[in-house]
Amino acid sequence: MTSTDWKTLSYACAAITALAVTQMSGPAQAADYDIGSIHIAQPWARATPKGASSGAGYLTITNRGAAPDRLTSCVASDVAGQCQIHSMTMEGGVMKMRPVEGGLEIKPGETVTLKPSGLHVMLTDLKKPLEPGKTATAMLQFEKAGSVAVEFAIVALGAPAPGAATGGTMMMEGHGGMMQQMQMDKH
Ligand SMILES: [Cu+2]
Repeated sequence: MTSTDWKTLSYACAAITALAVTQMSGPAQAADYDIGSIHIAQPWARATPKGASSGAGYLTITNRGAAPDRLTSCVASDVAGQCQIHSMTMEGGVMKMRPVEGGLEIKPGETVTLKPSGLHVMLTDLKKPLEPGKTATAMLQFEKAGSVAVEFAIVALGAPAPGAATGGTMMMEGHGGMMQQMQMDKH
């Protein structure tokens, strides 16, 4: 290999790296939030077709504190008239969703993931469709940690959930962090 070849190769690498960074910081990348002991990661929502009256938001909630907390309610935003915390269960072969009674408990050290076919933030009475690349805001209210306005990054209909491809790695990182936290608490 000549020195020219090496140069070409390194340029190519630099281009690939730049591309990866651009994709990672794209519009679908949502912000994380910290309120009290509660950490909220990757809020996202799926785009809705024209005329749809409701949509759903998803996110991951971790309780980094020593006491249990509850996601008691949510308040609708710029795009929706109402907001509720819903669970989804299979009943007699039919998926049914209903408001979570008494709020969603997040135990100390626990991570609760709201995801498709499971727990979700239900946005109803949509004022306009949820559009890919835009955001929808909802105010989440925790019993102890208080309220936080969360922006859900809207991804296209049929697009995979953000972080789905790296979900395994992310979960392992979360577990490692939690174990460190638990060890620290012992001291
Ligand atoms: Cu729902």
